[in-house]
Amino acid sequence: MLNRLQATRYIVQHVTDEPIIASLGNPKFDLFTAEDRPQNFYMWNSMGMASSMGLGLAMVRPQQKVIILDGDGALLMNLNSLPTAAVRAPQNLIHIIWDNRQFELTGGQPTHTAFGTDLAKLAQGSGFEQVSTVETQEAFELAFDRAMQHPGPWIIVALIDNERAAGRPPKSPTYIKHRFMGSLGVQPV
Ligand SMILES: Cc1ncc(C[n+]2csc(CCOP(=O)(O)OP(=O)(O)O)c2C)c(N)n1
Repeated sequence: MLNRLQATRYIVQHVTDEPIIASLGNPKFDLFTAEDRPQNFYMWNSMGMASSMGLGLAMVRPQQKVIILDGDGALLMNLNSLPTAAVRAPQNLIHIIWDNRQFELTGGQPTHTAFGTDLAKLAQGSGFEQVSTVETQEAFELAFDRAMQHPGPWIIVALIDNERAAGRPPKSPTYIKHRFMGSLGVQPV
């Protein structure tokens, strides 16, 4: 089965200055562990908000790919972001959902996907045309490369194992926000 840290390492090795918005908990721990970079936005505590933040960013910066690293539990908590993104349909959006079928960070409680909810089908039903489900590193790399090279929006549902990374990004949201905005050439307010 696919490993989130290994897949995240592939992502950071194949971007230049594209912003990456990582959902709270494990997606951001793995991103920080793979490579800390100013273009990484580490979401602290705001469960489900990575998808909405990434959509907004993709809409205002159409010249550059914007990558969202989400969790199944987090996306399920802000499910309206799927149809909203599908209707807005920014071609530069790449939304990756790490589906481990549980709220791993808070003790492994099962999410809806453990009982059959299919996030790829939800994305298709929302209006996304380019949706793939991957469960190997090779399939993930192919899907990610295609998403980076061609217009989207793209949804990649990655079925992953439950390994956790040890790295922890800085805890100051202000620091993260200012560094991130600086990397985009925007003056922090
Ligand atoms: C509104 C809200 N409810 C609950 C939490 C506690 N919480 C933090 S991470 C997490 C689990 C996230 O699950 P998922 O996105 O699937 O990622 P995983 O931990 O499985 O990698 C929960 C429930 C929170 N931060 N905010």
